[in-house]
Amino acid sequence: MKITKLTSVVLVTAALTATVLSGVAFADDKGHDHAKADSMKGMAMADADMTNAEVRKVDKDAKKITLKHEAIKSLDMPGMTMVFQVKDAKLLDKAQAGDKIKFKVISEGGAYVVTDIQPAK
Ligand SMILES: [Cu+2]
Repeated sequence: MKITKLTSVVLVTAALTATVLSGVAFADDKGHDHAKADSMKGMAMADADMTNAEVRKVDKDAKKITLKHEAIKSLDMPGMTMVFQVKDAKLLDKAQAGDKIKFKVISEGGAYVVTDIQPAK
C-alpha cells in the first residue's frame, strides 16, 4: 500500500517533469527559429533593392556608369553588362572601374537610373 502510493507519486512527478522540460525545450527552440527567420527576412528585405555589380567604366561628364550587374529583381532583369544613367553625378565619386559595389536602380521615363551606390563588403 505504502509502496504503491510512493511509486505513483514518483511516476506522476517524473511525468510532470518530462512534460515541463519538453515544453520548455520546445518553446525555446521555436523562439530561436522564429527570431532567426525574422532576422533573415529582414536582411533579405533590406538587400532586396540593392544589386551587386562590378564597375566597368565611369563617365562623370555624361553622368553614366557601365556596370556588370547581377540580376535586378525589381526590374526583372537578368545579369549583364550595361550602361546606366545616374541620378546624381556625385554618386560616381564613390565608384571607380574595377570596384565591387551594390547599387539601387529605378526605371524612370523609360530609362534606368541609378539612385544609390554603396561599396560592397
Ligand atoms: Cu541590365
